[in-house]
Amino acid sequence: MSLAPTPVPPTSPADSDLVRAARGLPVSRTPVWFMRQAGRSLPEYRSLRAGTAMLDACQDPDMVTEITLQPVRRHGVDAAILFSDIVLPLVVAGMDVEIKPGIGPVIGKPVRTVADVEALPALEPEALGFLQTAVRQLVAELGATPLIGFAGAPFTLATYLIEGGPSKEHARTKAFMYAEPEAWSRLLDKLAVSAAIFLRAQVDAGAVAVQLFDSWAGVLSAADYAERVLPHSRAVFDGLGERDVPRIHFGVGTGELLPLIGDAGADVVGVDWRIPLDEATRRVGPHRSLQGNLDPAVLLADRATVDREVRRVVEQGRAARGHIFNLGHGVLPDTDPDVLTHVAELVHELTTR
Ligand code: 1CP
Repeated sequence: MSLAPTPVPPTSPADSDLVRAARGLPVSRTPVWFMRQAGRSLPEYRSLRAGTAMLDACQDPDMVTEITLQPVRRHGVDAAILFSDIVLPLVVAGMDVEIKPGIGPVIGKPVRTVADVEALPALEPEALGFLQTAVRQLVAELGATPLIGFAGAPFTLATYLIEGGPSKEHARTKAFMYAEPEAWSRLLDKLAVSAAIFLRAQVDAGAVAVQLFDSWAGVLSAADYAERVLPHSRAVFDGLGERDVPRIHFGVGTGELLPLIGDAGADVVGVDWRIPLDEATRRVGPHRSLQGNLDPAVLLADRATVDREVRRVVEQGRAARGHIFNLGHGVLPDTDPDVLTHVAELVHELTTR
């Protein structure tokens, strides 16, 4: 008869495998969740969202609760991420923002001058009651499964505000950064304050981990990132004060920025698919965990390829202090949801201690 200890399943969100991996503590198995796990890959999401604008859905606590729970029920992932959007704090503050289907966030009056920066409305914490209601409902429903709160990092939000919508090169954003350094710093200060308010509201209502999305930071040189962006992202994390929740810091194309992304105050660095996790561990150092990094496009390939790539990511993730399995960026809308369920099962099977 084997006397090997049976791994004890987590009993509380704050002691879940996700939180433990983020802190570099032993886990019962590698935790897995998927960026954009809620959303268009799920038929139940498409039917619930039909006829409701994205930003209205984000401000309806019952819809937020249901959409956040859908992928947890379906895939058996180890974390929920609040259904919301990085532009929501701007909307709640009263800015003219719309999320256009098939495009993304579009800003009515883009920020192009020093006066535009000064005129940005502030986010009042009291206006986030609906969000805290959603978080409390979720915590009650989720049991031992942790809820991740999130915010957009100042740089990535600034790209939408300055460009007026999604863009590839972010050229206007960079031009503003170089031409108006004081207004740039003031803009990112304001966005950091609002991101911190958004995160505190989620943590105070029961989120047990946070992720800062700096999705587009990879367009910057390390020198510009270090001087003109990192201090503002650090201010967001500092704004959490004594709240003892692990902090995940993610961007795309950040291979050259990985050490800096960690230095902004993260427990976990999110890595895209371009850098293998063993190499990312060398860049980030031994004192932080990693999250990632399966290429979301792999999920559109055949099952043998999916399995091979999942195994590779799991193996390379063993180099890290702690590993949270995820994609290198969000789930693509054409992804077959059954493949996501399979990936979650395979990661668990490969890593159960
Ligand atoms: O109608 C729809 O279904 C709109 C699609 C959609 C969804 C489902 C958008 C518009 N946002 C969201 C939800 C969302 N956005 C989540 C939910 C939680 C989950 O992951 O399941 C999260 C975390 C975000 C964050 C977000 N929004 C980011 C950072 C993450 C990333 O993908 O890099 C960014 C850059 C945005 C802006 C945004 N919102 C929506 C779109 C299509 C975009 C990207 C546009 C662009 O390419 O610039």
